[in-house]
Amino acid sequence: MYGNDFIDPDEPLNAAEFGDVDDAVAAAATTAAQRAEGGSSFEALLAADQRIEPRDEMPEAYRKTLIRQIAQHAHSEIIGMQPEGNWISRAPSLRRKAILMAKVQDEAGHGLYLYAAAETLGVDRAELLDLLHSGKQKYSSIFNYPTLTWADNGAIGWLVDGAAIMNQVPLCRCSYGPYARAMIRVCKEESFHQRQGFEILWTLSRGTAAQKDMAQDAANRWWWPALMMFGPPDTGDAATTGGHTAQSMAWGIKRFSNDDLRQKFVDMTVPQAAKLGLTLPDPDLRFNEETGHWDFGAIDWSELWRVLKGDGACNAERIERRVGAHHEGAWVREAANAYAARHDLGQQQEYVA
Ligand code: FAQ
Repeated sequence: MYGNDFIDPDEPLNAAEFGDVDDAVAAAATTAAQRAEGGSSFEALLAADQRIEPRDEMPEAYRKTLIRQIAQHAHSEIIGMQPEGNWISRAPSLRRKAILMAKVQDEAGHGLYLYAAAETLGVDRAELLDLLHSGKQKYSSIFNYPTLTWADNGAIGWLVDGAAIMNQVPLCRCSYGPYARAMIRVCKEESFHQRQGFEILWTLSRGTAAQKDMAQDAANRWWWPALMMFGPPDTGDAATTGGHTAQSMAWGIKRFSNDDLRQKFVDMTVPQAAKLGLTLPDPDLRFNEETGHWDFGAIDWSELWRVLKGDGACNAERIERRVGAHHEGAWVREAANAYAARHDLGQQQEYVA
């Protein structure tokens, strides 16, 4: 299998491979069976660590938080198709092109699962897309960085998908059922994406000096933005005011803080960089024997806030392309709606007959 030939295939390479996703599936099945026993008020379900389902009563603020997070996540998946899509026509071989096309298609699929999950909360996906296109809803900061060389596709798979899985495996146990279930499949697919990125860099870092430099340059440019993907600091004295973590953890939407997930990601990724023979661009990275974790240098948070305000290298280009694709696809939506309406009418006539 592609991507399993560079290290021990039994060794986990990303967060989805530790069995946590399988545990989430098993736990969901058990708690669903217990649901009838503990009562089904919102508080009772949360207290029993059960899933909240679309027809359950839920506080308006819980519903709004989920719509915000799931929509932002869905938007990230479809905007996230652009940086790698940029390389489909320039992939260095047919094999690389086929893999990259499949990967970019997977991201579109993730967007669809997530828009469908958001719709169970009573919003329409057309409304969510309008909010994305008008800049009223966000997508992940990471997709405002450019893909300058082929190695960037490797760095996206290894670091961006790697960070995405670290954040998303706990979401398989999110308190909202439709989101948690969507995440199970997403994480399995992201696991493959992370391996393909690692394998691109593995190949380049064993190639010519120019290829190795290309891999190193990509790692240098993607490392810090990948750490920012987890969101602003939300623990200790550095915690950003006005963040959502405390409330989202109380509601079982988030299971870990941004800072905890960022640390787990650093701990997992530093040894992988060593295997690749790449240096991570942080002179302060060192293993702390006391804590058992890798200490890392200060993150420049002003960069995240600047990118979120629209001043990243590619913000304008990403939205312009997305809005353009939406307009160009209008005829497909119209045709699909016309077909569905005719199909519904046909069915109604059948029932009447
Ligand atoms: N970018 O209090 P928190 C992927 C905002 S999928 C933009 O920590 P929260 C797959 C945040 O919205 C990547 N905005 O907020 C792929 C809030 O602003 P608001 C996307 C960010 O929601 C790979 C404010 O800062 N993944 O990569 C970011 O509790 C390759 C305060 O932050 C998800 O969306 C950011 N990085 O936690 C596709 C996962 N960080 O709304 C293609 C689900 C923070 O108050 C190719 N989402 N903000 O105005 C989550 O887990 C959470 O929403 C967090 C943020 C952790 C992202």
